[in-house]
Amino acid sequence: MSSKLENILKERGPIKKIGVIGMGYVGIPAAALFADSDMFDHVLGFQRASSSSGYKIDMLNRGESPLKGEEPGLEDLLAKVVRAGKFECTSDFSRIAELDAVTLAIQTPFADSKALEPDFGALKDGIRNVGKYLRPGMLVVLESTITPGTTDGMGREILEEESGLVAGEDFALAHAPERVMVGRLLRNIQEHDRIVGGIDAPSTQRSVELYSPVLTKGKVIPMSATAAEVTKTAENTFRDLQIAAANQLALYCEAMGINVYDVRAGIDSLKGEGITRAILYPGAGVGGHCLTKDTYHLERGVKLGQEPLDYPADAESIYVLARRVNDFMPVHMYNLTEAALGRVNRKVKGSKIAMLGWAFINDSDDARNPPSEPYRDMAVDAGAQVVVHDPHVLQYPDVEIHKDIEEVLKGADAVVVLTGHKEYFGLDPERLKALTGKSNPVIIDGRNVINPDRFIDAGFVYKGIGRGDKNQHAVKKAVELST
Ligand code: SAJ
Repeated sequence: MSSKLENILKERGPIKKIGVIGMGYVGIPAAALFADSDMFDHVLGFQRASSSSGYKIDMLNRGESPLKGEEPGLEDLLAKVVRAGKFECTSDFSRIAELDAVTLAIQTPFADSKALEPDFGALKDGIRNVGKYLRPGMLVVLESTITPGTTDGMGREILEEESGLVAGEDFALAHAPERVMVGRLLRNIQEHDRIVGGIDAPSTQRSVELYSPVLTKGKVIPMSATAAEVTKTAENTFRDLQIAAANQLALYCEAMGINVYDVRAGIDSLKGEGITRAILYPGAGVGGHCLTKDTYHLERGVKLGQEPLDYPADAESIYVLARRVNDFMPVHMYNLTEAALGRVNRKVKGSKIAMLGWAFINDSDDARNPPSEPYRDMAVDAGAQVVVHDPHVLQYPDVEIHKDIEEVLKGADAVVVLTGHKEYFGLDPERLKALTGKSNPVIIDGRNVINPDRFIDAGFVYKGIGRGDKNQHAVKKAVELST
């Protein structure tokens, strides 16, 4: 016997009009792909006309992408769907009433990760806006990464409160977490399998209908809403844990005087049946909007779980410990800088530090929670003159981002690589040294972008994450350069 919701959905017919709330790294490519599908007639992108991001509305309606970094195919696709009249961006949320399905891709940071207190303010506003204009037979999908239990909990409550309708009876409700990475947004949506979790079977089925048309290589994986929430938070938590394991190994290799990349290659060589060795890369830290908080969503979810957790009484969650190890890496970068300057009798105080890289990830303008920030704060607090270069990031609150790398390197006592942008793989030791005007400038490699021997030969004091084999090298005293 089909449920009330199944009948309402059948009556409404196939999904034709879609809304995407949140015109950011997740919402914009998702909206463009929905609009490009022949299965759907029209897509509305919803963006608040706020002073900080209202400019996106006009840009998008001109078919331009407000996302700065390299996003292959996005600009062309946006221009195409706007020209075809299939995509439009608006700040008029009352138009939600004309839709068959609406997705929400809104940031879900933590207000206080220690207290596991998320800041769901923006998400609640978005859900409340949907609730105000919700009609029977509509599908609502939360794409943001959220604490397990949120869709069928807070999400359902707000929607029912605002609309007077009942989830699972009058409207469908699901969670379909985004799995995108900057620099390959469109491809990730099309090629990654899509986790789809409804609060009930009709909601899951309706979500399968929504996402299947935009998948090329990926397939839809249906499950319950809470299982989908755990899948997403856990996959990022596991990645963070794997990175922490690589970072801890790098710290160990430094202490033991060996090269972590030799060890990594060795570990990675164990292949064969049932053996997957996904050892990730150590580095200057873990940033971004995802790995830095999803562990806390998972931790909060288990705290809100219906059964008590059976876990070693005095043991800290290994997931939270992993967060602490990864948050320590910018501190370690600072410690390496201080130690290297000490090798040429310099203090951080009064030194000029040239930071290369502000973005949290290579070859992108994405500067959300960059590991560079805690590093810079420590150096500035210690009295250093800190200058930041990044080829992609345009601006950042209270930090001047320079584009002229030579200007940044001029007179530097220390050069510190924090982001693995491809521009930094070609750094030339002689040119760099000339720009610093120092006989023994310091270079700290947080992303394994340089060949230590070339820099050591040129007279640099080198230190690198995981390079215990080089970090205590003999400093080559060079003839003082006449500046
Ligand atoms: N990082 C390392 N070592 C590594 C990999 C990354 O230090 O081996 C650092 C990066 O430099 C960066 C941070 O970790 O600062 C995060 O990098 P990332 O490659 O995980 O990039 P995100 O956070 O944009 O993407 C992750 C991805 N999650 C997984 O692969 C499980 C992506 O698939 C998700 O869509 C994304 O989070 C998200 O939006 O949740």
